[in-house]
Amino acid sequence: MHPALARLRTRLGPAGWLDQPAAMAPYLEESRARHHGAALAVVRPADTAAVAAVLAACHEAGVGMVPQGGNTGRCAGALPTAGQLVLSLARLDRIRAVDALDGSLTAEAGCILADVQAAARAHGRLFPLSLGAEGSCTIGGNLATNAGGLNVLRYGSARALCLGLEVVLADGRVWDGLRRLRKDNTGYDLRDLFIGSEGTLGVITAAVLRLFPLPERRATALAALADLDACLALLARARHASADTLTSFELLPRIGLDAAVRHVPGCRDPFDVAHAWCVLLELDGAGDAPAARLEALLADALAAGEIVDAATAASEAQAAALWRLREGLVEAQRHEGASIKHDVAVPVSRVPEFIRQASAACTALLPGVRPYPFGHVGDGNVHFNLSQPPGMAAADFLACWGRCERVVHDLVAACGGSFSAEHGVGRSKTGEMARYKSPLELELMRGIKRTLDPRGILNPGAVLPPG
Ligand code: FAD
Ligand code: 2HG
Ligand code: ZN
Repeated sequence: MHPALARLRTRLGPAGWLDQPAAMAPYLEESRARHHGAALAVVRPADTAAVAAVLAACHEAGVGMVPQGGNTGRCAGALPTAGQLVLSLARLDRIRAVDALDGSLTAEAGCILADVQAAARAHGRLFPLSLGAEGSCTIGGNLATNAGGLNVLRYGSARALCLGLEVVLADGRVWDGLRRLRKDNTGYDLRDLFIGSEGTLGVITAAVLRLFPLPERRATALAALADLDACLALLARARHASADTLTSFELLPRIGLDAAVRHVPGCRDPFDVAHAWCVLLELDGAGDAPAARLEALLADALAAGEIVDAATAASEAQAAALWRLREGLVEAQRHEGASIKHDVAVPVSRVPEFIRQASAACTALLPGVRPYPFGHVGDGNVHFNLSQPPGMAAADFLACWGRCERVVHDLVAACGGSFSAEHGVGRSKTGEMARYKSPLELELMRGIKRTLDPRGILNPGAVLPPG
């Protein structure tokens, strides 16, 4: 072992340096168990100074290092290969400060997202980032992937919710950018460079997050669309009629509703008729406004023929049951055989056309394949998933991943879209970077990478394609 790493092992002690296979195992597998990694060791520093020591040692030894938060990412971005270190941020889990007047909360990178939400709530404030993995993903991982989720329509994705960062650089120096300012036009935006860089430019150790007034009320409904195209008119109506207090606009297809009801306890379709497409809408605000606005806009949408039915939640429990359907359809897809997943963005106005074209193209390629498109269509973000065709072996289906991806991503590109809306690039989409990013964009990105990570030790193999 390089002497710098041997010194690091001594400094971190047994709680901070794991190298036994059983202890390392949970850090070497992606949540969907689709990808497996290997590592020299997993290091678990307890504070920023110890993270700096890890990076200084890796820099000196020329050893690659892969940051890891909750390991819930979808693109194998936190998976190491043999000879590298996994840098787990899990022990950096303190909320350092909450300032209700400034509307800011300073959290260390390993804080679990749900704990950050709870800390804000305890001070009468909202931290609006919300996603299915919130019970296990971390703020550092959310910022490193610029996570989106369920409330982006109103509050933006992780980037929009961050005021400042503390980052350990490749050579172990610490950049203290923990500012609480809403405005700061002093040169290049270093904070925004690190956000979304998936651990390839620096390691986030803490962040100042933006808080919002805690909404007094929420109003939630599941609306059955007249047809897929009607989601556009409904979205425009809902945004306008809610004075832009629409927080969520999630598409749920029949196949997903059926799967959720079949496989996930507690999921129930509120309608007697099997509607082809539903939308889960939520508004927030004060007093009776959200409920009144929701009721009025649904009545108008019904009269206009955009929707054919609606189930409005009359209590928090009923709202939770509707959200359970939305979260349940993700979990349920695993029970429907193997899945091929695409996390794409297209201009909102092209969502229905894209779903139709991609479904037709994939069915032509793989007869019997079951398109499973759902998600944050209010942001133009479709999880265009596919489920295994009946009668086809899982391995044969998964062997078609590349061909399906090509068809889907080429359609996305033709719509002016993105092959990764919110999950990032990681290691599984670097080939797509090579195909869809322009040579100039790649050249600029590589230049930034070289400047911040001259020895190439920060999450090697993630984000940028080789070359
Ligand atoms: P990890 O998986 O540990 O890491 C992700 C990437 O960030 C890796 O490249 C890693 O190296 C890097 N990284 C982690 N921590 C740091 C750090 N401190 N500094 C620098 N780099 C770091 N995503 C959405 O955007 N929207 C959703 O709606 C959504 N829903 C999900 C639902 C489920 C059930 C699951 C399992 C995942 C979902 N995701 C969603 C994926 C999402 O990206 C992750 O859940 C989350 O943002 C990643 O956080 P993490 O702590 O698990 O990061
Ligand atoms: C969601 O929106 C997540 O639920 C996960 O981004 C999507 O697993 C998926 O396909
Ligand atoms: Zn999503």
